[in-house]
Parts: sequence; structure tokens; C-alpha cells
Amino acid sequence: MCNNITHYLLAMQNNISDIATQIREKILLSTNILIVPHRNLDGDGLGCALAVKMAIDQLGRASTVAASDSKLLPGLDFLPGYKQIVHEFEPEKYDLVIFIDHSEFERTGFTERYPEWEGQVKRLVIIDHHSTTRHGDSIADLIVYADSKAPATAMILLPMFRFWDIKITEDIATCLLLGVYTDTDSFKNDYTDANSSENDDANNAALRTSAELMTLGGDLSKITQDFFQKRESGALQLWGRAMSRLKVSRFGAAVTAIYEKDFIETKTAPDALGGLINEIIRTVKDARFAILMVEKNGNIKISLRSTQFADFDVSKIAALYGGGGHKKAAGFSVYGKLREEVAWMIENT
Ligand SMILES: [Mn+2]
Repeated sequence: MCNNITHYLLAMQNNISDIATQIREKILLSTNILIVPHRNLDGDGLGCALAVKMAIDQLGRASTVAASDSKLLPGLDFLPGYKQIVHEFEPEKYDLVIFIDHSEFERTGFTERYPEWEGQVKRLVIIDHHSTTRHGDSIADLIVYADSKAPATAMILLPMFRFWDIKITEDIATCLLLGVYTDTDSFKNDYTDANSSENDDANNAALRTSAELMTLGGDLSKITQDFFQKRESGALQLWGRAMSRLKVSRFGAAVTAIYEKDFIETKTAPDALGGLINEIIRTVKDARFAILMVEKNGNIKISLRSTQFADFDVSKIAALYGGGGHKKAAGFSVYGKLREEVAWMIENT
């Protein structure tokens, strides 16, 4: 086992050397760089975007992090560079764009506001760990580094930064640690489509990388306290409503719903639901998968998660309704309002 992990980490490091050189060259060729994580930002997207900015600072180039969410993850405002994140930008000002933790213009959340943007991008670098990574062939000068076996984009960045001779400061270590910690769901070994032995290897590597990041000054207690233990009371009231409606079907689906009025009455927005399905709904004993239906603006967004140890592919359900995702986490949207009868119909499919 120990050997496997060493191989795993070494393989990551070796694979990365060529591509890391090319990416560093692109950065050094550029004068103004735009770093763009995905919309509905998570810990990995945010931590990695900020870490890449700090690394680019060390390479002596100017960069900006742009995120389309109007409200960023609130518990993480202690992260260096968080307050400098912009929500709008002038596309023509940048000579290199870096996509972090995703691979598509669509996923940035900026394409509606800047429909011309894709046509204006001269150079694009994609650093991602999703199995859905698409090679954006509309851009002539493109480098894609995708490793779908990496538990987090942060796991890719650490060896890449080393290759660039970046000093891993305490701030960089904290940002990368946030990525590994959140994308592994706090090391719960549950992040990819991989089979269980690959999952074990990857999780072991995630723990080793995290230990290393903590030795370098990564502040895990700050991450866990500020991100996971400072919830708004309205968010918990909202979670309570979902929990009180929870039902488990005979097919092993743990199902619950949030109605539009719940947001109004608890004075919350959909981002308050972050963590609910993974941390609560999915943990129901005997459930094989969890369904959270959320009604908002005439739409019902359905999130699906397999439970930790069930071999159940929720992306197949999502695909039936034109949605997407992977084996453990998928979703789709339908127009309409939520009525309990409808919920029971969905449960029986
Ligand atoms: Mn990620």
C-alpha cells in the first residue's frame, strides 16, 4: 500500500514536469493574467485561484482573480486575496486566461455578461481534475492540464508550484489545504468516479499532501472553524425545514425538498443550502442515494448524491432528465412548481 502511494505521488510529479514548464512559459510571456474559477465557487476553486495568483506574483507577473458569484463563500474571507476578487472585468485587457478547477467558458458564469469574451481570449490554460474536462478547441493557444484521478485541483498545483520554484508560503499552503480538505469532503474518501482501491490511494495521497501542507504552515483549524462552524442561523433554520420533510423510499432514496417560501421566511438564498445534502441528507441509514429538490424562480433544481458506500450511479438518473454529473454527484433542473405529489412521482422513477 505504502509503495502504491509513493508511486501515485511520484507519477503526479513526473507527469506534471513537461506541462508545468509549458504553463510557466505562457505565464512569463504574459503581462496581465486573468484567473477564473467556476461559478458556484467551492473551497477548491477559491483556494486554488488565490494560490495561483500568489504563485504568479512570485513569478513577477500581474494577475486578477474573477469570480461570477455575487456572494463568495462567506466563511473564507480570511484568505489572502479574497477581498481583491473582482466580479467584473474588461476581457480585452488580459493576454492570458487561466481556468481553475473547471474547463469551460460556460462554467465561469461570465458568458452571458461577456458574450464576446471567448472570441477575445488569445491564450488559455486549463488546470482541472474533473472527468468532464473539455479541451476548448476554439482557442488556438491552449494548454490543458487535467488529471481526473487527482482528488482536488490543489493536489495538482502543489507539484506544479514546486516545479516552478515557487516558495510555498503559509498563505499558499492554507489555500491549497482548503482545496484538498473540501474536495475530499473532509477526507471522507468520496470524490471521483474511481473504484475503491483508486479511491483509497487517492485519499491516502490527499492525507499525505495535507500533512505536508500543514507542515508548511497551512492552517487547518482556521479552515474548519471559519468555513464549517460559522453558519448563519437562517441557513440552519432552512436545513431544519429540509430535515423535517425527509422521507426514505423503499428504493433507498432519501428525499427532501425546499420550497421558494422557505428562502423568504428564513431570509436566505440557495447558497445557504451548501453542505446540506452531503453532510445531512446523504447520511440517512439504509439510503443508497439522496435527492434534494429546490424550488426557486419557477425552476426546480434537483441534486442527487450517492451515499458514501453505495455503488449507485446517480448520473444515470440525471441523464434521463437532461442533466449531468458523475457517479456520486449529479443534478438536473426542470421548470415548474414543487408539489408533494410530483415529488412522489420522481421518487418512483
Ligand atoms: Mn475541485
